[in-house]
Amino acid sequence: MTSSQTSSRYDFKSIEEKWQEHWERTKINKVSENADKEKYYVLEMFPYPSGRIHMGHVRNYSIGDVVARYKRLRGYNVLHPMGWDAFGLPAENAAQKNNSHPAVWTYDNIDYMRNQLRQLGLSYDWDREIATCRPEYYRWEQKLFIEMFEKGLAYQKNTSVNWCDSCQTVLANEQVIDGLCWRCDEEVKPKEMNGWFFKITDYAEELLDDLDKLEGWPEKVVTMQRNWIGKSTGLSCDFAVDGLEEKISIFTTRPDTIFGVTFMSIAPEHDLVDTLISGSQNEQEIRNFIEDIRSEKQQQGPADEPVKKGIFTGRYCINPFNNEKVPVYIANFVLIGYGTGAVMAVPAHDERDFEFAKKYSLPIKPVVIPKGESLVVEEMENASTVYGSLTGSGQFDGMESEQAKQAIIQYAETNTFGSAHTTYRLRDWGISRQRYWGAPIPIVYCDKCGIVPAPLDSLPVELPQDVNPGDGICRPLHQRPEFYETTCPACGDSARRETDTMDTFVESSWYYMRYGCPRHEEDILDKDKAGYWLAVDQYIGGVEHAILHLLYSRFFTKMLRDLGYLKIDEPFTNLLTQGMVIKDGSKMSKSKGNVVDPHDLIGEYGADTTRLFSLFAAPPEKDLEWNSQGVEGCSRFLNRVYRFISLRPHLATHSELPTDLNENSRALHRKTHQTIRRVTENIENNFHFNTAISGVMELFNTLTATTDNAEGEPAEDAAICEAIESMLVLLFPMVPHFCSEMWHAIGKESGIEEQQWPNYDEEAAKEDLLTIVVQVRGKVRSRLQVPADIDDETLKTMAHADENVQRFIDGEEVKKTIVVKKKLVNIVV
Ligand code: ANZ
Ligand code: ZN
Repeated sequence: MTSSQTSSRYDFKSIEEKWQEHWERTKINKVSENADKEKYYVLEMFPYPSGRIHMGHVRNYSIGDVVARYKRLRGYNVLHPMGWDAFGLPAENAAQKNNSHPAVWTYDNIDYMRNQLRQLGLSYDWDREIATCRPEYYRWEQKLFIEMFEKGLAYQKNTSVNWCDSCQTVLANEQVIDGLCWRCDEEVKPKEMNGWFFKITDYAEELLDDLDKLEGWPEKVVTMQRNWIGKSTGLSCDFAVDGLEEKISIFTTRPDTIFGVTFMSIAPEHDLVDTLISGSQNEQEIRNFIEDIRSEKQQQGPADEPVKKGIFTGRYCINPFNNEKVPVYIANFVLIGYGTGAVMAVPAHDERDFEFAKKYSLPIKPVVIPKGESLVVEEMENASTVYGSLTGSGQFDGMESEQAKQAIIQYAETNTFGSAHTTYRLRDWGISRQRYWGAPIPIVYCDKCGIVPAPLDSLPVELPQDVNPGDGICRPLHQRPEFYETTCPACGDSARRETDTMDTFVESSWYYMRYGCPRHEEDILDKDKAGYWLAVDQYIGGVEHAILHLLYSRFFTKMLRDLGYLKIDEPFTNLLTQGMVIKDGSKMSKSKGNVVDPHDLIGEYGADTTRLFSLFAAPPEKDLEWNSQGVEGCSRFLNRVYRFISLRPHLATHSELPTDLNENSRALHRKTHQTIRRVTENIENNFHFNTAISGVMELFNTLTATTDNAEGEPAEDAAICEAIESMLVLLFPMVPHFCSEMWHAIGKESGIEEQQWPNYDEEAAKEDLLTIVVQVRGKVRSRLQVPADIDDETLKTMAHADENVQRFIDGEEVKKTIVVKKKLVNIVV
């Protein structure tokens, strides 16, 4: 960079610092509940305090900040808060690595990142800041847990977890690498443990139904939620086990295929496995097989599709519809957690069963024949999964699938071996984590009294901070007798505290509620204050949270409503899922080594240019491809505006815009109003700030052209002034420091944030009308009045539709239509 270029750059550093200090000193973004003003709550997903902010944060928060500032100019009472999703495993790992304490690491990061957000000029009400690791926050989460426990919405059950014996800890799936512990390389074993669950399944139906209310959500997110909840309706039905007093229950969504059952598949973890195989000739072989499947499962990610395999149990069960005996297999693709953990296998009509039957030479029996087809077993290469009419199905023969389903369910109900049944893919939410850095679960175990909640006045059950930073280990709570040894709140005898902490998704399920009353000391929520602000009008964040975080938040909202804290059904009225920031074709990430640090950008170009680039480079829902020329371009634009305004300080004061404008000033006046319309529509309709910004850039070009051609008339000055003022207000939400400074530079006394968003004048925005001549066979047949900016296609259509023209082309074949810009249309017939 040459020195002349440097000197022509405006001094963003001192300007940005000056305005940041000003905003902080005047607490300009602080809000309180005001019944006379319409509220608007805009929220960006709060960050995990990992150390430094990255470009994804910059993008997310810039989008949110434009919305917040725009809505303020529109006169709303805007809540725009920020906080920290501050519990979680990385803090423990980092502490171990650095011989420090998770709390120290976390709070240091928060301080650093808060400062970075301030440097970006984001308009948060910092007085409402929340860090979820603070006892003032999780204390209320603990109270909520106890209320849930009392309502049966938090309960304990046994589950199988990944256990590392040498680390004495439970591991998350992603911490098990090829069946070994990621830290010590010891073999990981499944272990049955008691864990706490939230009964989200109680709300499955409402969570599904209310998806229809979410008109302000992207369709794809609604679909993902719908699939995650996964409602299926069908038949549950009992198959008796031959020779035993036992029954295997199955769930099927295709009762119409029940006469095509040729075997039964059950999950390796199924309750009946032991009973079925004990005493069988190859019992040991079967047990080995089950062990193999278990360890294979552990090495697979949840998304891996295993090669199908199974083993015959030696037992048969009986299809209650035709009394046929079919063999019972243990199969690796049957999930214990879904339906009943057993599947009636219909290889002719189910893909998985087909593959399995082929592999183990089991019979295939088609019973549902698609319209106009015939199914010959020997020729089938796949299962036939579509509906059709029934055959080989006794009294149901000839029925169509839909009708047959109903009739078959009816028959099962009449004969009491089955009934209509609905299942959900959604499971209850397991929230126990055997970790240190999380919110303690406020429960005490007493030998006499059983499970006793901690008394409300003893909350918070505080996380002990007594670890010695020098010893390099962060012991989980179950290794700290000074934490878990306690007395029973009911009987006073010695008792033991729960040593698990809560999943960090619990904190993020309700933080947006707490922002409404962050310092409330009496209860989980101040109903009036939270009630005033909620629901969140606009929520903005990454699509990676499209399922769990949003679903849990919806669940918490409904639950808190039922507990009497809230009056709303849904937490987020509108949702914007922003795309990723990518560079050289892949997501910016440390592991890829393609990270651009916002810190460097802010240092080199300033916060405003950084913000402008992140808004300009792509519409929010699309991925943003990093490109350094784009940053340069944004910087150049702001510098041009800066120089333009610096040269014309007198422009601030102008007389009213006169009615008779000369050509030059009318063009600018028109462009100003067209730009206001365009920017307003872009923001209101779909937050397409990129096109809004290019609109303002066009306006600036017209502005410079107008001043170049100016003839010194007062009307021109007035139009120029109108353009500059509008331009600054339109840009203010995106580049707030810059516009605040320029607003003063043109001589304004009050702050730009006291302005109203400009209204556009429909009349002024209209293009001038032109008269276009229409010729047919070279003869003038009509004249059209059209806007000067009309495009050729519209003009042709108008010409063809004109009454006078119609008389001459009616019945003729139009060969060609030629448009001569701004002059004429020639129709050749
Ligand atoms: C017989 C059948 C015949 C089936 C057919 C399908 C097609 P959705 O729709 O996703 O709910 N199933 C039931 N429990 C299962 C489990 N624990 N693990 C794996 N698969 C299981 O799926 C329901 C279908 O998935 C059920 O209907 C069952 O297979 C299978 F032509 O029963 B079906
Ligand atoms: Zn007791």
